[in-house]
Amino acid sequence: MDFEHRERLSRQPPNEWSLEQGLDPARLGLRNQSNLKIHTDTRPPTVTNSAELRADANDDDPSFVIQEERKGWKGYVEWEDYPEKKARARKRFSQYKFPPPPEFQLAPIPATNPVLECVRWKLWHKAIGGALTSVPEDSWKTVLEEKHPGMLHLLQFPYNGEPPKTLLTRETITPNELHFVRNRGGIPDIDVVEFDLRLDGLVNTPTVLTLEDLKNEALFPRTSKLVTIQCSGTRRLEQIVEYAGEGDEMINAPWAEGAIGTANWTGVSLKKVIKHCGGLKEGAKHLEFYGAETYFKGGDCMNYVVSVPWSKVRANEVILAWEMNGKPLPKIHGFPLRAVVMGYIGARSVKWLYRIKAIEHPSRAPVQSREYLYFQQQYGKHNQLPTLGIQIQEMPVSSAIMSPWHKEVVVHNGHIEVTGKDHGVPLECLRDVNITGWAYSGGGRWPERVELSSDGGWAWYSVPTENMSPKHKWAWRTWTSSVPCDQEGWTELVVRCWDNSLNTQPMEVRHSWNWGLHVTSSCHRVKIYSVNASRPETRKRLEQFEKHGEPFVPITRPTEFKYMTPEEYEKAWKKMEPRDVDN
Ligand SMILES: Nc1nc2c(c(=O)[nH]1)N[C@H]1C(S)=C(S)[C@@H](COP(=O)(O)O)O[C@H]1N2
Ligand SMILES: [Mo]
Repeated sequence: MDFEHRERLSRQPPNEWSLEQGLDPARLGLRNQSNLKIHTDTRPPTVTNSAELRADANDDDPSFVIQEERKGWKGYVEWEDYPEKKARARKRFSQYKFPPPPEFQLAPIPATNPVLECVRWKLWHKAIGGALTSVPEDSWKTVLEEKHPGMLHLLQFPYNGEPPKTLLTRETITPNELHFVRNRGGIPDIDVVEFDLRLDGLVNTPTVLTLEDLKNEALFPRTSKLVTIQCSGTRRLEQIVEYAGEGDEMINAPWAEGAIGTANWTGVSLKKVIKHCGGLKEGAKHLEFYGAETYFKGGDCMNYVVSVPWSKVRANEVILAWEMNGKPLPKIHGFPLRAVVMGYIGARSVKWLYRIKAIEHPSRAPVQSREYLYFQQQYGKHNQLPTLGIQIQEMPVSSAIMSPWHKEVVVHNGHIEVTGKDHGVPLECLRDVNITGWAYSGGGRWPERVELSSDGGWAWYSVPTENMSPKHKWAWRTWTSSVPCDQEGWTELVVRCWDNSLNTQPMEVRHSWNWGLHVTSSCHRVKIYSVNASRPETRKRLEQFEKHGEPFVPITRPTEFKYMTPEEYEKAWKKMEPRDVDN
C-alpha cells in the first residue's frame, strides 16, 4: 500500500473522536444491546419560528375568540371556571404542529442574553389567539421597564431572569429591580380599582375582598416580614453541566445561583382572612391559590394553580402581600396581590393571586401534582411516575459563592478573601476584591454557620459570625470572609452551610442530582487557579512577568522568558543528588 492510501484508510470520519469522547452528546445516538426495536432520531432538531397547521386540521370555530375575563384585567383569561372553553382551546391547539424545543442540556447553552427565546411558548399564545396574541410582546416590555439592565434573561418568554453574581448579594435585602423572576406565562396588567380576591370552596362564608378591604386595618392587622423566596431550580446549571435531565414543555431555565431573593413583604396573614370568612368547613385541609395568567400544559390552557396545607396558613406563615420593600408590588412580581409562603419553594408564592379555594387534599392542578417533584436518582425519562417523586415543599439548607468565578486565576497572599457585604465598591472592581456569598435554609430554619474550604472540601474554615448578615427565621444570610489557601494551581473553593437544626449539604452535585433538576443543594464548588504570592518563588516569578511586560493570563499560553538559565540548571545539579544511582 502506498503512503497516501494508508493515510486515507487511517482517517476517522470527521468529528468521530469527539463523539467517542462524549464531547458532542447532543449528536450521540443509542447503543441498543437489547432485542427491542427502538426508534432513534439523531438529526439535530430543526427549530423554526413558526407553527404549522396540521394536514388533518378540522373545523376550528372562528367565532371562538379568547377574551379577557374582566374589564381592567389585561392578560387575565379565566380557564378553571369554564371546562367548555378549555376543551375548545385544546381542540384549536391540537390543530397546530409546533417546532421542538431547543437542545441546550446536551448541546452548549447559548451565550446570548436572552439565553433562550422560547419560540414555542410565543407560538402557543398566538395559536390560541384573541387576548393572548400580544402577551409575549407586552410581557417583554414590562421586563425592560421593571428590571435592572444587568439582569441575566434566561428565558425571554415566559420571562425567567436572575441578577448576575456581581449584584446578587451586594445588599442583604434584594432591590426590587434585581429580584429574580420566574414566570409560567405572561405578566397580567391588572387595574387595582377593578381588582378583587375571591375566597370560596370549603370556607364557611364565601367572600370577595377588594385590595382596600385587605388594607383596612380595622379588619386585618397589617404585617411585614423579611422573607427569602427561592426557586427550586436555583443552581440547576450545576446539575445540567454534570448530567442532563428533564426537558419539560416549559423549558427548565438553566438557573445559576441567582434564583433567590430577599424582600420585606407587607400584607396580611392569610389566617386572618380565612377567619374573616368564618373559618373553614369540616374536611378542609388545603388552600388552593389561583394566579391570573395563562399556563400551557399537555395541550391545555389553564391558570397557575397550586396549594399549601392549612397547617402552614394557621401558623401565620402565609401572607397576602401588596408591598415589596415598601413599594407596591411591581407588575412582574404579582401586582396587585401575591401570596408569600415562608420557607417553601417559590412555586407556592402565587403572583397575580385572584382566588383562594379551600379544598380537601393538595391541588390536583399540574404545577402541584406533576411538577416540582424530587425523584430518586434511578428514575429518569423511561420510568418516572408523578407519584414516585417527593412533592418539594420546604427548601433544604444551601449556600453559594458569588466570587471568585469559575476558572478564574486568583493571585493572593496565602488567603483568599470571601466577602458578601455591600462595600460600596464600584461594580467593575467587585470581582477583583471580593468573594461573595449567600446561605439559606427553608422551613423556618436559618444558617447558623457557613464554612469554606479552599482544598475541595478537606479542611473547613468558619466564616466569622460578625461577617454574616443578621439571623432571620425566614431569610438568607449574606456573608464575607477570607479563607486560608496554601496550595498552588487548580483547586476548588467550596462552601457549605449548617442550619440551626444542624442540617448540612451533600458534598457533590451528583449526590443531589435528580431527573427534574430541582433543588441543587450540594456544596457549591468553584474551581480556581491559585497563585500563592506569599511564597517567595511565586512572588519572584510574578515580578518577572511584570518586568518582561508579559501578561500572566491566559495561563495556557507559553511564556517567552525562561524559568532557568543553562548556568542555573548546571549549578542546581551540582547540589542535587544524581538522577540515577550506580548501586
Ligand atoms: N401566578 C404565578 N405565580 C408564580 C409563578 C408563576 O409562574 N405564576 N411562579 C412561581 C415560582 S416557580 C417562583 S420560584 C416564584 C418566583 O417569584 P418571583 O418571580 O417574584 O421572584 O413565583 C411563583 N409564583
Ligand atoms: Mo420556582
